[in-house]
Amino acid sequence: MSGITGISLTMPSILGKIPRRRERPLNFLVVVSDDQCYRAIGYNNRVVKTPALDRLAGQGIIFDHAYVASPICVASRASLLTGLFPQQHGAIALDPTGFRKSVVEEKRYKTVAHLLAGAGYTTAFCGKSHLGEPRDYGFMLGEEHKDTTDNETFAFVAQFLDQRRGNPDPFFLWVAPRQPHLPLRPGPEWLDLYRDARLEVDPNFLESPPEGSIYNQGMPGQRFFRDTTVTGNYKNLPGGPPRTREMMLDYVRAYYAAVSRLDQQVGQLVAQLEASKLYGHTVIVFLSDNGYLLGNHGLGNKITMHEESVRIPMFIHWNGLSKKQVRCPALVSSLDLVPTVLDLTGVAKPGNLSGLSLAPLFAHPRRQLRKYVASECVGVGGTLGMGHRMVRTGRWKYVLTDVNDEALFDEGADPYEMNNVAGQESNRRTLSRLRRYMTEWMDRIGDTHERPPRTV
Ligand SMILES: [Ca+2]
Repeated sequence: MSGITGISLTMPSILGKIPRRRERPLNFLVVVSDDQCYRAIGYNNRVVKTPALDRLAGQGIIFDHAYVASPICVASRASLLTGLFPQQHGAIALDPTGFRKSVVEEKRYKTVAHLLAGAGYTTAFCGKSHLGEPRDYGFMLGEEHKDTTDNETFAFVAQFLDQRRGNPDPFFLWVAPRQPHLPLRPGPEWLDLYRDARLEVDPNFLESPPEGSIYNQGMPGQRFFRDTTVTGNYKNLPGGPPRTREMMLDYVRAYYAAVSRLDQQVGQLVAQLEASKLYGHTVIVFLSDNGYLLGNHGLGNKITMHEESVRIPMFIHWNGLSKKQVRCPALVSSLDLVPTVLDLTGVAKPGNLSGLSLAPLFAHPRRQLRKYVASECVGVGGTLGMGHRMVRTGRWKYVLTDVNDEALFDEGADPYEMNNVAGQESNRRTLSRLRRYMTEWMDRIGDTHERPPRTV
């Protein structure tokens, strides 16, 4: 077990409750939900019923400004596992070929599973991979599950935890449920939870998207409207826009119901951890692979750089981390997962990681780790470079599209991103600064697209 030195000696405060140097390394349970908007969790939205997740989050640290490296499944999952942006690991949109080449075939990059296996961890995977056989990219146990109810995935978890009972060696378990991704099949008892709920669309709801490349979800002018077909126990909705408010609320009801069902499954998992005495020794990380546009700006799906698409629910919990809810406003990236896990295990970090360890925020949750966080979704039309990239500071967001349209949003005054203020004279200096951040980030990751203008 050499190389695992436990918690850094320099972290006081919240972590002070944890022994400074552990004889026994921590276990990790990472739960990656699919297409869960940051507002679709109880602690961010009182309408949404997620008691199990709220309980975990309520004794941990909630990251209120967490952004995915890419708001699309394949690219985001490859980024979560490697700690690299899509244009670095090569899976830029929905095609995993680049990741398979750089990680599986050429072994240029390691996943968190590779890194932890080298330090004595048993690594296991279950649920949605989207990147091929999990054993190909470093996991020792497990498999991909394609059951959209996630019953197979959580059955695997139950069996795995049962086998870990009494075993002092550490594990790293990656649980990737498919809910609340389409098709939504929560069952009538879960839909009933929201029968009398006062649901409402967001202020930026539109029946159809406006013109403009920042709304593209594929080739220019193309949009995905897959969320208009809901199958299973739920009635079919007619395809394509315009979608009325009533149609969208029907969808939202099924979406929240699927989130609640997932919450119950996570609750059962946590109960088993407690019963098997693994709970106090297991770090639980919860996050989603991307957000979801619930009719925001007339869109469904994700892919765009809007908050509903790139911002995710995310928290870290373990028994003893905190007795009360800690809300952290710092800008956080999904790329921070790998360095955080490595920091907490004492495993050396590869030098190429783009993310940062979140461990300093446990002690100082109001600290900022970075000036800006970035996200990209390029290649969704089948061509490298097609799509969007963004940089976001605490107050501002700058979006650059494939046809060099620019958007600047004042997130403080306009959290629903309804006013593009890039052209306003009073924002010239801000626009220049955000363009500089964008250029810096594009240079760092080797973005193939031309850089934004240098001056306003
Ligand atoms: Ca997804």
